[in-house]
Amino acid sequence: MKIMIINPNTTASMTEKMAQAARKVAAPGTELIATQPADGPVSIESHFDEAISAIGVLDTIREHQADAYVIACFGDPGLLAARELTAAPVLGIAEAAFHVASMISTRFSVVTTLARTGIIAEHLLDQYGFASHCRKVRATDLPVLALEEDNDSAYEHLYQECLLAQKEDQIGAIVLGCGGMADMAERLTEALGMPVIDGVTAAVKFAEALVGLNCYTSRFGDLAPPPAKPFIGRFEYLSTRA
Ligand code: 5HY
Repeated sequence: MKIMIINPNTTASMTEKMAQAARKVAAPGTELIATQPADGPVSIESHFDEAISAIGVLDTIREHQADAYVIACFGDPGLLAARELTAAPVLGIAEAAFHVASMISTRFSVVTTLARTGIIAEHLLDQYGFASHCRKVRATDLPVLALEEDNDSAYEHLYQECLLAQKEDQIGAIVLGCGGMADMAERLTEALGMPVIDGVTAAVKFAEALVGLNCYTSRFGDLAPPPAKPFIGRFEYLSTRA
């Protein structure tokens, strides 16, 4: 099966780091393609960044056929719109990580980048029904690209915040709040002796499971393909006919 990992920001080094983590867990026979849009924000740290990045995600899905797709940004930008566009399973890394955490612990915390994106994570916890499982969303106040620029110092920041979560939050697991942290989950799990979950690898394994189960996104209800219509101006290329 072919799984496409889409990094919604345009930073290729972060895409490659996520692909490396995914290759470690992918089943034999799973072909992984990792990509990022040519247009969009270099990092996603606001509602605005998310809104613009979602267009890149949707264009990528329209242009590339795969058996499943992973949206590798912790805000899951464009997830439901993407599920309208294709019956192939589309996994958001936040949703996937929350599911894993809730299956291996009764309470978890999220450790993310900026405080302002922590609020986006809280919105998703509510939307997906995991708010009661999550003790706390913690911010390291690391900008997303700090994970690319100074990985060791970023790791130390993350480790210290995870340590505080372990000491103070009465939790059984930690969810990492950024796709750019995919390379740190194994090391943090070892250092803390507690499960630290990365959404990219979680989403890849869920994608394999759904395709293996022959489970595809329902074409009924609100995830049915969007009604055909003309689009005007710079979005004319999205026009569809009935
Ligand atoms: C992410 N931003 O996973 C989110 C993390 C965040 O560019 N990739 C990004 O801070 O919300």
